[in-house]
Amino acid sequence: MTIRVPIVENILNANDHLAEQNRGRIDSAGVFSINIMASPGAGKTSLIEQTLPRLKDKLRVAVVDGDIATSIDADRAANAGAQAAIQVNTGGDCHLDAVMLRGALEQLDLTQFDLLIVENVGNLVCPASFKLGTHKSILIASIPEGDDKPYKYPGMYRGVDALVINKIDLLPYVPFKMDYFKHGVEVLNPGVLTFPLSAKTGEGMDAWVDWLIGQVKAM
Ligand SMILES: Nc1nc2c(ncn2[C@@H]2O[C@H](COP(=O)(O)OP(=O)(O)OP(=O)(O)O)[C@@H](O)[C@H]2O)c(=O)[nH]1
Ligand SMILES: [Mg+2]
Repeated sequence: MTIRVPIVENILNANDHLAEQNRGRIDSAGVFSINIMASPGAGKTSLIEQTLPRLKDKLRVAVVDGDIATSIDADRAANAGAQAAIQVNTGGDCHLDAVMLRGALEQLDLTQFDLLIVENVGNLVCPASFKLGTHKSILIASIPEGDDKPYKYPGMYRGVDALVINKIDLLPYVPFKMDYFKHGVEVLNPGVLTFPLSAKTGEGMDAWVDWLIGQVKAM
């Protein structure tokens, strides 16, 4: 006789439970929080680097950076002006989970911050399955990745609250059919809030930053 044990389901349920606890902790400190997800190199840290100086003297920001091995991204966030930057090394895991975020939150006095930015591990599959307890999930797509990504990675596009389309400065140089891309997104996530921008030139950053500030004020 074969007995099937629903291990994956149990792991995800346990994660959801811990994510709710994280949310309680974040809410009780009155902090607005986002989970930024994207493929490797899409521009997660670059977006954070462009965002932080624009929030200077307006919001107190903590950044939690998930990475498989290094502290490069947390160092970049600290250099860009984050009031706190914590690196979480996943030791090989392709995503952050709620336990890892809890460990990072324990190192922060959340009452000292207005905004918590979590940079997830670069991956277009795994992070979608693991809730962290943050308020909004943000996906960054970038032009050089290609316009077919919503079709190939639907799970990631389906569940997010906002979509950043990064590296628009490369549109003249890279084949990318925006209509085809947006159609794929629309099918999976109708009407999702979208921010086309360049974390290199700064084009489009104002709309993104205004939205973040509005979310914090609404907390
Ligand atoms: N041309 C252009 N390059 C960009 C833009 N944003 C980021 N880059 C470049 O893309 C590369 C990757 O950027 P990162 O910000 O490190 O990407 P990431 O998503 O944080 O990468 P991982 O953390 O390794 O997954 C770097 O060489 C950036 O300079 C952009 O808007 N335009
Ligand atoms: Mg990064």
